[in-house]
Amino acid sequence: MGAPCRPVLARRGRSSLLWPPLLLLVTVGALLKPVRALQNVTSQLFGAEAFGTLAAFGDFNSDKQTDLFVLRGENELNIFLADQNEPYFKPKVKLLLRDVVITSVVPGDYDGDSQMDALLTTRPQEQPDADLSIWIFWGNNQTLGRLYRRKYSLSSSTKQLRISLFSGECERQMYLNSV
Ligand SMILES: [Ca+2]
Ligand SMILES: [Ca+2]
Repeated sequence: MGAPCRPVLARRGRSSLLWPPLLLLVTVGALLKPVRALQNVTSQLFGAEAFGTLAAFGDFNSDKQTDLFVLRGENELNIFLADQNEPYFKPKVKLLLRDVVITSVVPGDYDGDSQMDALLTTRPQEQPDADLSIWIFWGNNQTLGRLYRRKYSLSSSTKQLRISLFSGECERQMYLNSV
């Protein structure tokens, strides 16, 4: 007669007892080294240009890479175009407005020419209750071109504002909602 077979269930049961401590060790090890999981990549992304306030995202130059619209100070807009090499975002377009505070940036194609434009709302410096002005800088893929500007009363009591834009022979209606 041969040796009695060991019950398979018993072997499985013994080896399975090793897993909880192993899992615990792996989990504790991962928790003890959180620094290795996070990295500061600011310099890789922006190099020496890492300052300002991120205002909006959009693919400004239509290369399928998301670009960044960054405000510096009260009246300067920079568009950081995505790049394949470090730093991965480079300021390529700079817009400096005089005597105003930029209150919002809304990228979009407002004249339907497939080029992303930049709509800004501004108010005069040191006049927080003044009416807002709306600026649209028409995009030319890598630059911002001619300007469309009008002054509107866009106060907190204004729920919706209709803007008519003329591009060639076409008239476009745009609606802005105040929040
Ligand atoms: Ca892009
Ligand atoms: Ca456009």
